[in-house]
Amino acid sequence: MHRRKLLLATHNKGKAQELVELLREAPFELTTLTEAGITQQVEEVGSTLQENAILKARAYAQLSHLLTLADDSGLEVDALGGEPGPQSARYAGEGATDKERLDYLLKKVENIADDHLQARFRCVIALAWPSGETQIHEGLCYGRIVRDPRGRSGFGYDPIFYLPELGKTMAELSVEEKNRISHRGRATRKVLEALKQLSRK
Ligand code: ITT
Repeated sequence: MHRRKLLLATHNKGKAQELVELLREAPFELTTLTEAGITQQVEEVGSTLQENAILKARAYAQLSHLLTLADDSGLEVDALGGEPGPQSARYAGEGATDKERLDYLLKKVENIADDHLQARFRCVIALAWPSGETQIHEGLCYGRIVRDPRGRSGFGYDPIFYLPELGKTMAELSVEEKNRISHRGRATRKVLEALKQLSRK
C-alpha cells in the first residue's frame, strides 16, 4: 500500500533533523523540499509566528500538491519585550550566521541584570492541505539566557538558552533529549496526534 506523503517545508537543516526524528511514528511518508524539487523561498512577511507558519505551509502545499508542515519558531526574551520573536532568523540581518545572531542578542542583553534574563522558545506549526485547509499547533519551552555560549548540538540560539531544571543549555542536549522538552517537540507531538486521527478516518 502507498503511504500518503507529508512535506516538511523547511530550509533549516537543524529543524528538519529534529522534525524527522519527532515524526518517525507519523502514518505518512516524509518528504523534503529538495526531494519535491522546490527551490523557492517563501517570504516571511507576516508579523506573527502563526501568520508566517500559515504563509509557508499554504504556499508550499500549493507548489507541491502535498499535505505540508511548516514550522515558524523563535526566541522571546521577556526583558526585550518578546524580541527577537518572529524576527529570530533575521535579527542580525539577512544572511547572518547563527554565531552572528547569538552575538547580536548577547549585545542587546548586555545591560540587563542576570536575574532578568527569562526567555522562552515558541514553535508554531501549520499543517496545510493543497485545498487551502489549515491547522495550527503550538509549543513553548521556558528557560533563560546565559552570556557564555555552551554546547555544540542543536542550532540557532541553543548555546545561550539555559534550562535550569537540567543544568544545561539546549546545545548540550542530544536530539532526543532536546525533542523531549523543546517547543518543537511539544508542538510536534500535537501534530502527530492530529495526523494519527486523520489516518484513522
Ligand atoms: P524555515 O523558515 O525554512 O523553516 P528558518 O531558519 O528561516 O527556516 P524561522 O523563520 O522559523 O526558520 O526562524 C526561526 C529562527 O529562530 C531560527 O533561525 C533560529 O535562529 C531560531 N530558533 C527556532 N527554533 C530554535 C531552536 O530549536 N533552537 C535554537 N534556535 C531556534
